[in-house]
Amino acid sequence: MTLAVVSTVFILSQLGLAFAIFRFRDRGQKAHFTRGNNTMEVIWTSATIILFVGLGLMGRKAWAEMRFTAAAPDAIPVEVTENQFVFNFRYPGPDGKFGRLDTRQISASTGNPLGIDQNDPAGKDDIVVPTLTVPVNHEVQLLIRSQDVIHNFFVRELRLQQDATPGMVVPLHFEANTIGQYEIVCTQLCGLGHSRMHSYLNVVSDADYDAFLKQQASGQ
Ligand SMILES: [Cu+2]
Repeated sequence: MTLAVVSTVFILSQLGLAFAIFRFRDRGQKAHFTRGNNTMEVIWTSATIILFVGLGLMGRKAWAEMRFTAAAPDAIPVEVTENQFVFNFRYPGPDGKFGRLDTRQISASTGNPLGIDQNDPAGKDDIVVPTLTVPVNHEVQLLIRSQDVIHNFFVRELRLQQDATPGMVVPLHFEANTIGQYEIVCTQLCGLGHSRMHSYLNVVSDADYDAFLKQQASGQ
């Protein structure tokens, strides 16, 4: 809607400009001095205020619908952990439970970048992968975290953008309705490798999603 309103205003104002250039072009007549028109100033200033405040208020409703409504109970939970300069995605595995995290056990070099507690049985089947795979037309509940500085989770095509803040788990739910691969990027200037910090979102069919889970489960 914002695009439609702004495009209309843009086209009308450009046509107005073209009209003025054509209508008042130099035909050798004497220039006419004006100090402006207060009525016109009041009209277009108020119109602009109403337009922008109106769009802001309507946007607030759309924002609230997305941010303040809980995810569906059957939404697929995926934990997103960001650190300089990678994304890690964790699925709870066949038991449906995420294992406990222990910061002292974080060790990317030995294959435990998230610090999943080795003593927690719920963590044994957790799946950790560098790209996000989700089934099409199914709600997904992301739990977004950061291990170091402020990062961001941004998927342009889905209009999804959320900061990852250290010390917080930020929920964000979405449903993708088109199969395909989309880029996930970090849009917070998070350090020297920021420009390389990206991953992919694969939206796949239900069958392909099941195959992905099976393949990952067998590899854990
Ligand atoms: Cu980042």
